[in-house]
Amino acid sequence: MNVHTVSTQPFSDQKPGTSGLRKQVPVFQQRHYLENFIQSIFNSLDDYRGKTLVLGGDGRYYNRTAIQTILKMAAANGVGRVLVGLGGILSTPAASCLIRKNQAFGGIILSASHNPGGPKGDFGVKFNTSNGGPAPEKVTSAIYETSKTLEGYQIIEAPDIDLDTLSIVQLGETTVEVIDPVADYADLMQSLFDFDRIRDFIKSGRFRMSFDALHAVTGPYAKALFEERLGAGEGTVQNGTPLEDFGGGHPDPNLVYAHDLVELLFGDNAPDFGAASDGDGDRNMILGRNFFVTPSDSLAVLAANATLVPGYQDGLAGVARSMPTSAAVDRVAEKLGIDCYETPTGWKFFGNLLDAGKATLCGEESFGTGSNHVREKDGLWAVLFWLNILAVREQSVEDIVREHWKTYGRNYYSRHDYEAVDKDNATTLMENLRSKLDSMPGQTFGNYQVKYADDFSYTDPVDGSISKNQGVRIGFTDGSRIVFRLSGTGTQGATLRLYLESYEPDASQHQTETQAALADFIDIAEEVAQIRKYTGMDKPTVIT
Ligand code: VG1
Ligand code: CO
Repeated sequence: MNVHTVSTQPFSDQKPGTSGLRKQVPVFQQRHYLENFIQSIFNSLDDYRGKTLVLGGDGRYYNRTAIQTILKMAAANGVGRVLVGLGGILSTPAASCLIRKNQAFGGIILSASHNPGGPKGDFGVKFNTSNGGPAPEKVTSAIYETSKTLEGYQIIEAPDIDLDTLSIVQLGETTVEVIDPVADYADLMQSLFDFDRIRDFIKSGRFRMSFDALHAVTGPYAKALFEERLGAGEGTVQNGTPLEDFGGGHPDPNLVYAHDLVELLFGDNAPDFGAASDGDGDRNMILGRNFFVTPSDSLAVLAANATLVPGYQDGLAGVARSMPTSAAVDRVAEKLGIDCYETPTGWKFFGNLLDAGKATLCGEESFGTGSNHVREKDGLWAVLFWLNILAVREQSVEDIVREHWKTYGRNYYSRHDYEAVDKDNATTLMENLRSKLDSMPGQTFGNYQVKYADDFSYTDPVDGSISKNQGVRIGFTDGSRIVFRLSGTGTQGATLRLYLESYEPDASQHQTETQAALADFIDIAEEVAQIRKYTGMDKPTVIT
């Protein structure tokens, strides 16, 4: 085998963020940039030689190039077997499923998720560990430390592998299997949900649905599941072919970027149900006819209805949500008598809870929901969960959510994003806020009194690890909250996220438009943080 050791200079900026290393494509195209990061992954692991690695990505620009490089580096570094998705495609949840099913030591997923793609867009590399989940902080820190002093990487000289034919080939001493990216994942879905019942419901003529894959990775998965296995018919999946630049769009399933689907669901003759996924297939947006389900409410509704679904019919061990996610699911947990965990933003924090059997369902306000079936959030899983509930209850999405509010009260919720803000200004805004925290409790703003103000810190209940500075929270005595944090996935300047939540138990007050219901808190946020001044913006870039 022709192994080369290539000498290299370390890069100083290979610190993984909320979800892997994300940079603009030209950064990854720098000589040795990708190779250095991949070698840093191998160097920071022990005990992977001779074992299996799962490899694939969301199909964005640079995916194929990166896969060929990683295959040759895997061979040079002594990986036993690599399972790579046909065409280089693997959704994030499908990769998680494959890691677990094949007892792989880990997976490398090439994606910048919801960030735009193309030669001037973003690219990303995530490393998942043997439980199928995103590497926890101790692993990503080790990778980063390694990258800072790396002097060389190993690669073999070999022709490129044909990624477009299902095959098993040798690359040096490493076996490379080009596998069907969909089959195992679709089988797992079929084992959790009542496909017969959903199929009957879809075929009954009483229900119409539309799914928008936004030209990202879920197209082939959604076609196999909805159109083929569930009989929803051709055309149910829109924009179902993964494109390197996502057709110029932003593969982020929210009211702004999934506008075609939103128009359809809010237009004349709208279908009963609409859903969309992001670049790498781990996010979901759920719409009913003329109705948007916030991700926080979606998590709460899934938890409250879990026993209607075969895979969860025995109930839930517990639930978990990221700190900025609304407390809607907390109320369900309370009623069910199960634990509810509050973690920092990022799926990696759910891994220990899922592995330890403390939580069954998890969710984030950023359109991410999942369960212990894999160790990633899972967009199509959430859509199937909703379909199963709808098929059993035979009510509209809106009726189900309104009934939920009636039972549990409504958590009005919104996130305001200020994108591409000057980094120093964003840091100053956060520092100013932090400096005010100690004096805030007891202070009043209009009708609201501050109950607590802190910078969220999390102690993992399983391994005791501590994660500090996870977001500034200001909580009021009536249960409402304002949260500020800076994004860890953006690639241009800084993104400020402002999360707003207020709780309304009275069902007669559940008809208010969300931004109007939160208006007082939007004003308080401006008063305490001077957002306009520091961002130079009059209004958020994106409101979800
Ligand atoms: C965002 C979301 C977070 C999510 C992360 C990765 O992170 O807020 O909830 O886990 O993206 O999602 P941040 O640091 O930008 O707020 V994905 O679909 O990009 O893997
Ligand atoms: Co994603």
